[in-house]
Amino acid sequence: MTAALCAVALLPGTAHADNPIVQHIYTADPAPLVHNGRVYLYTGHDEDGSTYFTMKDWRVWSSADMVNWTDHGSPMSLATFSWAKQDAWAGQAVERNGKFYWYVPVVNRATGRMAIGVGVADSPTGPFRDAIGHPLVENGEIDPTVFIDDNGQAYLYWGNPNLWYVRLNADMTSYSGGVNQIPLTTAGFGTRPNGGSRPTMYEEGPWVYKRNGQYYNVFAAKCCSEFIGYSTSPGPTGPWTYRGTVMPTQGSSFTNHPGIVDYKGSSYFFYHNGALPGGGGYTRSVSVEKFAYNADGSIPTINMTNSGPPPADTLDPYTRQEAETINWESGIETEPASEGGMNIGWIENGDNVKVRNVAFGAGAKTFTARVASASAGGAIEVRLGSATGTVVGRCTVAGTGGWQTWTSVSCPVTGVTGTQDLVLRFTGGSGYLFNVNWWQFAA
Ligand SMILES: [Ca+2]
Ligand SMILES: [Ca+2]
Repeated sequence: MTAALCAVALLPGTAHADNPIVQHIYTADPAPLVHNGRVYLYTGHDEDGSTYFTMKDWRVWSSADMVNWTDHGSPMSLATFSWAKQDAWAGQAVERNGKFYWYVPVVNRATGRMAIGVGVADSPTGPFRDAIGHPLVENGEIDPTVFIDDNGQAYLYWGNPNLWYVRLNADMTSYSGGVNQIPLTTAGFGTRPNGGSRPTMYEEGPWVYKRNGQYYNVFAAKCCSEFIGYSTSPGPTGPWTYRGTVMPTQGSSFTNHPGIVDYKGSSYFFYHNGALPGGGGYTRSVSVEKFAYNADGSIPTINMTNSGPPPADTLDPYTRQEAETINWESGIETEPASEGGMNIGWIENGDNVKVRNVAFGAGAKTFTARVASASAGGAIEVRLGSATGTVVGRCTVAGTGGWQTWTSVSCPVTGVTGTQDLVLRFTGGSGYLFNVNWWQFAA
């Protein structure tokens, strides 16, 4: 417990404020990936109190409904790459043949320049290892995006201030055809007012994908502050045509970074801003909005919101749910659990966790939680709707002799039917009360 992360300051429990996605740490540079019915979200991590892009590790989150997000911790960091010195900046992960490849920019210690490394894992949540033991490409530029075309040809694009690509081989860890440059023409990427040495809108953070036969490059535009613009092309390497604004300059971060996926029949746009308390250009947070393409394939203008998308699905309380699956929290942090995965901790009196759109159906009778406590413990109040909602059950948690000494506690619940938001509110004396690994209801 002494190694506690500094808590991000708490937000007031405003109704249905689902953005930012994560409240217990700062996150940046979202890269979503849909795999096997879940959306995995790869992000950077701004350290608390940063006054520069001080970033040491990457984080993975996942969701089945776009409103409740599971914390998978940090399966890749600067330490993953023995040759990396600093700057765990914006990357993207992709799946191929059952392996997950995560392309990231870091400073190469040997040259002092930004280079792009690639991590590989057998699971979308890692752990990731250095796939090749050296940079995949290095030219001092950043922000890789990866895309596999329908014919199996993979491309890695990156760059600030220029825009580059390589044709990745099927192994995803080597390339053929050299390092190629995409010409930044004003027809392709817009005209920057007073652009000087950067005459087009293109700044950084490309996100390249294909939809209905058309190729999209969505990118951070202008500087500073950035907005999100996009270009389209009939092929993966151009010619590109500038198509205008996706997200205007908004939010209290001078950078932004796009990520787009389709999931469960809808389209989603991920970005970052400075919306958390203490947030700003170096303490950013990832958010998401639902959108619909126009009939001609163009992207509508998308604005930042606090409310975020509606749930894309319900959450099943009758299967094990991780305590670190969170819609909104107040006061908790997370850490790796000795039983695997993560647990929530640093729980003090009044801290709480909300999950949205929980499908209780005909009724729950019992609540069970997996808990550990090196102190005297406390209690879990099971509430509906909000942290001040109706208490439908209360589980006492006794000390277990250690913060990773786990036991299960159960208690009856009454009046828990239908589909509702659920809040677990933690109560007790002073100091840290207990940790929670997972919970589950029984009908
Ligand atoms: Ca706390
Ligand atoms: Ca857990």
